Amino acid sequence: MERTFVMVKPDGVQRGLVGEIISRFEKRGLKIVGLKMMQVTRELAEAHYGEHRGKPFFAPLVEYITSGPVVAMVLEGKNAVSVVREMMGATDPQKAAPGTIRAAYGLDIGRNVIHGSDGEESARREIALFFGEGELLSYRRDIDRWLYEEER
Ligand code: 3AN
Repeated sequence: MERTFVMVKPDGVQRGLVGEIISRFEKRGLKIVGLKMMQVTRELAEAHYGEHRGKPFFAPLVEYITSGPVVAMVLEGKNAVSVVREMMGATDPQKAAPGTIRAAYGLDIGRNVIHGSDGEESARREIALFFGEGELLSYRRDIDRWLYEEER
């Protein structure tokens, strides 16, 4: 089973979308193994978005992500990274496919509501940045045998 890092960004929190967004992932069958509300510090923001340092949108991006509380989570499931990426839609909500989270709730690339890791390696890196070992739980769900054919 794969794990991925997901964050409801400050705009999502302010607009009251946390419940609806988490609900989409839960209904899909993804398992929440870590969940917390937090304020992202400038240091954490710059580490998280390190690959974008030097780009014109880097400073506003750090401003945005530190502008209010976020809800950070780790989701687990079969191909969780790509499943979440598909559910989020394109980075620019204007280009996101209908039915995706960004298409449903966003209009502006600089206020795109949600973050999700873009690969297994970034998932590992981002989970370690945002969560301590003791904050992630491993547990069984009785419904997993109704979600996965190979579960018994
Ligand atoms: P994604 O969040 O879809 O993985 P990335 O990693 O390319 O997208 O970009 C990280 C964040 O930087 C995006 N979520 C968005 O908020 C912001 N961003 C990316 N590209 C742009 C851009 N061209 N203009 C403004 N903001 C951008």
